[in-house]
Formats: sequence, structure tokens, C-alpha cells
Amino acid sequence: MKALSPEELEAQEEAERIELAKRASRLFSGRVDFLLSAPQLKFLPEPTVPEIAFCGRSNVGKSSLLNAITGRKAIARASVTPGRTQELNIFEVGDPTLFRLVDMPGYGFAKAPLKVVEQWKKLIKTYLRGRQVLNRTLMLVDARHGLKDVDREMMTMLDEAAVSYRVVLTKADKIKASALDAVTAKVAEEAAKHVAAFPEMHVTSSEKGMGIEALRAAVLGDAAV
Ligand SMILES: Nc1nc2c(ncn2[C@@H]2O[C@H](COP(=O)(O)OP(=O)(O)O)[C@@H](O)[C@H]2O)c(=O)[nH]1
Ligand SMILES: [Mg+2]
Repeated sequence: MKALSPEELEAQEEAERIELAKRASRLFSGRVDFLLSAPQLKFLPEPTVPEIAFCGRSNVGKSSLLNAITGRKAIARASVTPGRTQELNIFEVGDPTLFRLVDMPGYGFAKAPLKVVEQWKKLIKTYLRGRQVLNRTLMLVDARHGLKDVDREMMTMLDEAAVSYRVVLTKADKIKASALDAVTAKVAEEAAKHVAAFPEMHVTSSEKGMGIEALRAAVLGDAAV
């Protein structure tokens, strides 16, 4: 077989990217259903298909991003009470189910009692370490705030569990382009020091649809189905 020239290789990669984006858009406009809420690991479904988890601080925009990726208005019920959801919410994509999306409980809300925080950490740690079908995690970071210590702690937890993750900046529409560039560079620089973090960053706005198409394709690629 003849080796491809750099130009041919690039064209081929571009064609693959477009194909993946098309497939992702088709898939997400098909069946996406809420399956269950698991307050404890024993309530999780059988690990029969790959899972992609969404994690981040309360109010970072997890539910909104899930809605945007799946193109639904309220599948993940963008919550009004920060930190109320202390459960793993599972969604299924495809018919028959090809993979699952897992909305993880948010962290970093100020008023949570220590006991709740400890329970949260235990649930998340056990899930991250033990879930063999977990293919990738999306680590959401509010573009206005950048990384907080609770995010760093989460990233270290992911590093230790050897779960690779994509850093996704959310609410990009809320700040100026120059500020967004600065935050993106700063977060990317710090993410580069985490072994399990992807070098590629995602800058998104669920509100404006920015970065959603690319993230959708990335999620499908990560699910590897
Ligand atoms: N302007 C803007 N607001 C957003 C965006 N994503 C989420 N929000 C708002 O941020 C708040 C928290 O969002 P939610 O998805 O419930 O966060 P969660 O707690 O992480 O699930 C809600 O008021 C959303 O409307 C975004 O991309 N742009
Ligand atoms: Mg939510």
C-alpha cells in the first residue's frame, strides 16, 4: 500500500471528522432517554455499554450542556436548587442503547454539611475507580471563574483513578473574547500538568450553541461505538 502524503492524510482526517460529526448529530437526534437516578452504586445499571460522565461544580452548567449535546430542552432538568442532586443520573443514547451519559452530582456548593461532602466523595471515587465501562469524563469549568481548588481536587481524583478527561469551559457567552482567551490559556496550562487530562480544550456555550457540535462528535468518538 502506498503511503499517504501529508496533504492526503489531512484530507482523510478531515473527512473522518465530518463523518463523525454527521453520525453524532444523527445519533443524538434519535433516541435519548433518561434511565434512572442512582443514589448509590448498587443502583447503577449493568455495565453493558460504554459510559461518558459529566462532572463539575454545582451550577457550572452540566445539565444545560447535557441538554445542548442531546438537543433536548429539558432532558437533564437544569436544576434551580444548586447541589440538590446528589445522585448519578443516567441517560441512554441509541436504539438499541449504544452508550450512556452520566450526570454526576455537582460539588463545591458552600452550604453542604461535611457529611454530605464526604458521602459525595466516596460515591464519586468508587464510581471512577471501579466502573470499567467508563470511557471518558467531561470535566466542566465555568469560563468566568477558571479552575477552583475543588476542581483541582476533582482532577487529581481523576488522575489517580486513571480516567482520562476532557476539560470543557462552559458559559463562554458570559465573558468577553479577550477574557475567554486568557482563561482558556490559563486552564490549558494547568491541565497540561494533569496526567489524565486531554491536551485539547473545549470552549462551549450551551446558551449559544458554541462548541457543541465538536463536543458531540468528541463524545461519540470517546464512546467508541
Ligand atoms: N449564559 C449562559 N448560562 C448558562 C449556560 N449554561 C448554563 N447556564 C445557566 O447556569 C445555571 C446553572 O446551569 P445548570 O445546567 O443547572 O448547572 P448544573 O448545576 O451544573 O447542572 C442555569 O441558570 C443555566 O441557565 C451557558 O452556556 N450560558
Ligand atoms: Mg444539574
